[in-house]
Amino acid sequence: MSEVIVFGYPQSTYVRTVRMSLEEKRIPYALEPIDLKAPEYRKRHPFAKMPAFQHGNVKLYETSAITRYIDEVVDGASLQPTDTTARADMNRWISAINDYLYAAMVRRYVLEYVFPSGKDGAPDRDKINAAMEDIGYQLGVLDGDLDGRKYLAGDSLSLADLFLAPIAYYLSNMPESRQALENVNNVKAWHDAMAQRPSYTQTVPPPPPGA
Ligand SMILES: N[C@@H](CCC(=O)N[C@@H](CS)C(=O)NCC(=O)O)C(=O)O
Repeated sequence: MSEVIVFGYPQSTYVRTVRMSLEEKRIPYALEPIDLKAPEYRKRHPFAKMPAFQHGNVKLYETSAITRYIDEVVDGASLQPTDTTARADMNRWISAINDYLYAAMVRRYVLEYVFPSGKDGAPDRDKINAAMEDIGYQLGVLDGDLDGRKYLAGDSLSLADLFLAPIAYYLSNMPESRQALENVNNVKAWHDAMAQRPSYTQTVPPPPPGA
């Protein structure tokens, strides 16, 4: 197999989703740091985000496209259900994670600790509280969906779980969200199970500030 390279930083949840997909499919890869602002990087990712990806002559960006490519380029247990309803559930959650959960959980909550915008360089409590209100609601929706099922798309691991696990990792390490996870038993059990997988343990990022 040609060399596989993931471009980005291990702290990025989307970079970790790609790395977890590669680990699940047992594809060796290199992780290469980038300068997001460098004009040169726009040749890999014209919208200047991470990750970008290369496999031989194939160059990709956008985590959804990269992970589906990874799943389909080698044989082995598929990360996309063949059952139509389960596949729709996977796609529903990937879309919801990208459009709603990432915004509240990462952009408005985790990143407020990483790049604090409050007085004296502290996290802005109003922003944290507002984000936590939405996160509490979103965790409740996840908890309902995980009632009686092992993974987001049913009984088998799918790409949807690999989109959520890196975000849940941060929630399990930050003060308010760690507490909120204690209130959603199904999400907690799902995250505890995900945390046992080699794809998770092999890709743990350096600890976030505020942990
Ligand atoms: N739609 C992109 C989103 C990627 C994304 O938002 N990556 C974040 C890191 S998790 C990033 O590059 N942030 C840097 C920035 O926005 O400047 C994907 O699915 O790959």
